[in-house]
Amino acid sequence: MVRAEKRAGVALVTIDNPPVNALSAGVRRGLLEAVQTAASDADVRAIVILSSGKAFIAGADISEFGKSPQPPSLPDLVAALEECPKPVVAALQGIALGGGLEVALGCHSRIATPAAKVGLPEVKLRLIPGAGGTQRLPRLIGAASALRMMSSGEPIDAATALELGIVDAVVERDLVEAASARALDLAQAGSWPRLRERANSATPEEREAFEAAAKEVFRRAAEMPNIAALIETVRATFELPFDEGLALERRHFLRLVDDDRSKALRYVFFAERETARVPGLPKDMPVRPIARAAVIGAGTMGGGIATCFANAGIPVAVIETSGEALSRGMRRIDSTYETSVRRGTMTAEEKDRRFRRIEGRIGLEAVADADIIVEAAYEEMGVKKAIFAELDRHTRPGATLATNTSYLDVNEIASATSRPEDVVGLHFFSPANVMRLLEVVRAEKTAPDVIATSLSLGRRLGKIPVVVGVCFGFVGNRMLARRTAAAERLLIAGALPHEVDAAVTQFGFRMGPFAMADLAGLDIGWRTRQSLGTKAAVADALCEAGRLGQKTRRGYYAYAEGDRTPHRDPEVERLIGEISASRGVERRTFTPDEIIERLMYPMVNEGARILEEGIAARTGDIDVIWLNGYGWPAWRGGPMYWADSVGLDRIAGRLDTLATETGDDSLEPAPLLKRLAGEGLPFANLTQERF
Ligand code: 3H9
Repeated sequence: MVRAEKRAGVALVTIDNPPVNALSAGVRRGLLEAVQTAASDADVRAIVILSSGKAFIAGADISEFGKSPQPPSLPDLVAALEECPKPVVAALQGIALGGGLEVALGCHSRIATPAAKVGLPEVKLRLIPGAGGTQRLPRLIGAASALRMMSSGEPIDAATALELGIVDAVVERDLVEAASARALDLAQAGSWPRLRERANSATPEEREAFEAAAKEVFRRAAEMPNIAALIETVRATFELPFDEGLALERRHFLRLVDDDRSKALRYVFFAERETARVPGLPKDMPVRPIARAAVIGAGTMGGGIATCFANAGIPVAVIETSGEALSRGMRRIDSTYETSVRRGTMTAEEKDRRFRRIEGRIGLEAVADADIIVEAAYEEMGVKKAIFAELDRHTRPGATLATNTSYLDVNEIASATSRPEDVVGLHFFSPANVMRLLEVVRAEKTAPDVIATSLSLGRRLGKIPVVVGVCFGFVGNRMLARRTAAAERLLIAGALPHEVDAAVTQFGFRMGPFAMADLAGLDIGWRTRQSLGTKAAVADALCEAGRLGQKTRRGYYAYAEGDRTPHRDPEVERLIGEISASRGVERRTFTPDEIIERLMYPMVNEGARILEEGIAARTGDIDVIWLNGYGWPAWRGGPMYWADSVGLDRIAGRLDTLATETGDDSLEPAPLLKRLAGEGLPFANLTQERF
């Protein structure tokens, strides 16, 4: 993991711990030993720490958090580097994050290549830097800049790092030579800077700048417990000696590592990466090249998908049946880009560049030169099959034929072609250019390289692709349907829309189900119910009354002109009361906890069925889908992770009661849930991968 060699009086200590040189116990031990050996070697005058691979060091090994600590600890290692009796220089050729930057800050100088990036991203895991970063970085670049960097968690490039003084030089070539020369210079000079010895200059202006930055950071992230800790710890650089500041940092770090919210985020970090491993799909499966795309349908969804391609640099044809529909669609795309320009998130030149990659076309013949075609037409089997039959005639051999259906049977759609092996579901979420989730629906005959291509394309589009099997609604919408039914049931039983929504936002969602339905438009669900022949008494009654949500300024709530704030509407509450009365239901109140149980437990139950049927390969995939497509709060880790924290026996027990109470068989605990609950095991115990 760590190797050392001597070259002209310099010990070159190389970290080699693929894939990202995380600071696992072996690396920490190896580094410490190599530096100690070099320190006592009379032939060595200076030390350079470098890494092989793309990253310098991606930080502490997150998978070790929460396990029994193995010496040396990272703070001890950094202290040993700083105290080394010979100068130590960090040679940064790639990303130096978290503990990786802290190792570099323990060194006496840092030299970087232009490709290097540095950052302290711990806040993203609801942590703070825990190996001296909060004390050394402010001493190096000032407390205000350091706080801003640590609170954003975003890495900065080498040029900015040089400007700020985090690195001492950026060299175009021969990093090792430059770092060695620097190390020997320091040895020659006989002294080298140790950040721990540097006083944090405390001019009134600097202190004022820090307090202003702290106020701003706190305003933006007051609800995050680690932010208050971060501010307190950085403030300590003005007020406490170095070692006391370090001790304060350590106390906060250890407390935060143990916090359930950080544990959930660490789980999410690995779950999101795990989705790339699809059981049965070799890692080296070749992918089909994608140079051009076509999207069928210039509606909101089609336009959003086309934008994703254009943003990723892939030329795309947007295909419609009429000139009118096409120009409406192109105008919508243009105005989405315009909004970005107006908000200052995109330059006008960049907008033009991207917009030029989108070509509006009439007629399906326009798919002829596309490597991938994404159909985003009307959600009806007849329409989809007709399109796919025609695509079969016009697309070139080897093109991937994708459907953006959100419910329909991809096997049946594929059967309309002579090449079902090329057909896959690519379920984007609205707004497609914003939402990160992409459900990749693997149909019975989908070729493995089409799945590999879809995964690789998804990542190219900046999405998190998750492979799912074919069933009604796939993973996300299938579970959502359970929550929607439960929300409707709650209304009839006695809850009101604002009470349900408040419980859900308090749980951590940005929006409750009813405010969300109003935003999306109630007619979407209405149409689906009509095509399926199902009913939802309250939702149907609202639609029949012309209350279609925000677009009609009336839905579950009332809206003032030009204002999206939902207001309780007595008319809706009366209508719900009448429906309850017509069913002989004696309405009662529900606590927020009861509301959450009734909404979320049926979803978890459906998740268990999805696992049993092999529609999702693992619980983590379900969680990633809910986190990235449906706004599940990340710090709760996803529905299946959350279910484990509640206890599966409790969930199964409550579902049993609810099934009896409502007479709804779908609420009976799924066999898998029942089995795990009976054995006292969590979902996390399910290691068997499916597909
Ligand atoms: C910290 O440092 C705390 C200290 O202050 C104090 C400690 C006392 N650990 O993302 P990718 C794995 S907190 C373990 O797909 P990319 C990852 O799981 C840490 N494993 O690649 C994946 O494995 P697999 C602060 C890690 O090129 C593989 O590497 N640091 C770690 O898109 C490739 O990852 C961070 O928060 C890790 N730290 O992006 C940085 N990092 O192939 C977190 C990665 O088996 N990491 N892996 O699925 C990242 O932001 C990105 O991974 C990175 C590479 C930008 C480095």
